[in-house]
Amino acid sequence: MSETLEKVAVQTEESRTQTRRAFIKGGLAVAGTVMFTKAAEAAYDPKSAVKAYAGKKEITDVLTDGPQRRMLGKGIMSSTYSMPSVYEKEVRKRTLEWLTPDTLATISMTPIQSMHGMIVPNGLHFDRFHGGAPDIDPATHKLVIHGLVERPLMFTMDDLKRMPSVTRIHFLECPANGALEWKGIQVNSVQWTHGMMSCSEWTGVPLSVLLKEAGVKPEGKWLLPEGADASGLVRSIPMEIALDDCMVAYAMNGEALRPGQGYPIRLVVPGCEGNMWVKYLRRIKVTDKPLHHREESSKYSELMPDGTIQRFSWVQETNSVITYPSPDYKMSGPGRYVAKGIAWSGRGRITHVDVSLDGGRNWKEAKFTSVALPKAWTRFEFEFDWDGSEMLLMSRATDETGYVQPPMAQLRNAVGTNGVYHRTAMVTWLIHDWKGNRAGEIENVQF
Ligand SMILES: Nc1nc2c(c(=O)[nH]1)N[C@H]1C(S)=C(S)[C@@H](COP(=O)(O)O)O[C@H]1N2
Ligand SMILES: [Mo]
Repeated sequence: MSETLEKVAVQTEESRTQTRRAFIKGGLAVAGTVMFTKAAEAAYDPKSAVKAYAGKKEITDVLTDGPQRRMLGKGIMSSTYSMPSVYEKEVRKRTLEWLTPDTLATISMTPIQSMHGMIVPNGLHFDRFHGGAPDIDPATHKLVIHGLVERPLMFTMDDLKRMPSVTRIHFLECPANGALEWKGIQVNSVQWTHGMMSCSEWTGVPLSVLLKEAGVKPEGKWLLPEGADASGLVRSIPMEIALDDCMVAYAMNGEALRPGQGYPIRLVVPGCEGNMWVKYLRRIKVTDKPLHHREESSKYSELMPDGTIQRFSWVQETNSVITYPSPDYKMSGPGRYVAKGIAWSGRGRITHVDVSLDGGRNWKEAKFTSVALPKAWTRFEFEFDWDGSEMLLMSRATDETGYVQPPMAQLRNAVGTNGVYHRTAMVTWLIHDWKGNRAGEIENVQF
């Protein structure tokens, strides 16, 4: 992680409050006008989000047997691999045409707005290719560990499956996540602002076990993992990270990796940049030094305001986003709502998430609705009453190292707008006034 980002990152509880104050003093302006709701603190009325139909004709209609009750449904084996209901066909990976001059070297995005819980189904995991997804027969695929090792080793898929395994839940995020709107708003969906990310349960062999078998020589300080695809993607990984919690994974969410995710094997580098998670892994070379920047496949580096480059960055910073309500939804009138979102950190566990309804003036702690595992999506919710006036909805995550997700302006001041990686500042959803002509619409705004 770069020094400048480190500065943004490490904030104590105290500086967190200062930041907030400085930020508010800096002023808030959204398209010239800002109105703040005062309704948030209203007493909880459990009925306010629930429509009362009791005694009405609708209830009788619902209780009358429908056609599905009077005929048989589809039997077992009508499909040997179940697909989602046809009514869920809007929930799809998507890509932006202007971002996709070439489908072999670009990115599709996960529909974060439609995801629940901690796990993204395999069919909706985003894909990032540098040379398309190869078709690899696991019967012929091999992994080689060589370089500065006592015993160069070669593993077949059978060999790997005979070895001890580990199963863990981790997010996988391209460090370019958030980059699309870094110079200004240009996308109005959380699928575009945060969809270069998924979270899955990964199963594979701990990398430390494989490296121990090979016997790393004392001079062996770096790993150069390489993919078998056309891109032959290579990244330099320091030995401390490799020996920590990395794995060579063959399964995700209980089944074999999907071809887009590196079938038959990929590197899992928890908490670190997606580009280090080398897919179609065919060899790991142990070396005494990293690749020169010009050799590193995709030159994933931080471009600073003065145009210089920060040599390496690995960890994905603390981040969070409210996925509901968000720009894909519409408010259905004043009343009680539950804001729902995800928080994650490459440095460990999320310890708390705050939500603001007034553009960052006031913050309230959200409650977790999932377990908070290290380097995994953590789910939070926050109940609020909407009085129908304009509202600025935001979330801010803190992790166990004390890192607090920075406001957009603070991060921009620190890293500028040249680069595209590690843009993890808070985002803001503007909920339009219920009486206005954009009643209930939700818009991505920056200030
Ligand atoms: N072999 C290989 N590994 C690769 C890539 C690639 O193109 N080829 N893309 C990298 C990048 S930039 C990212 S963000 C992640 C994306 O993983 P996914 O496609 O499973 O979402 O894989 C990384 N590993
Ligand atoms: Mo990436």
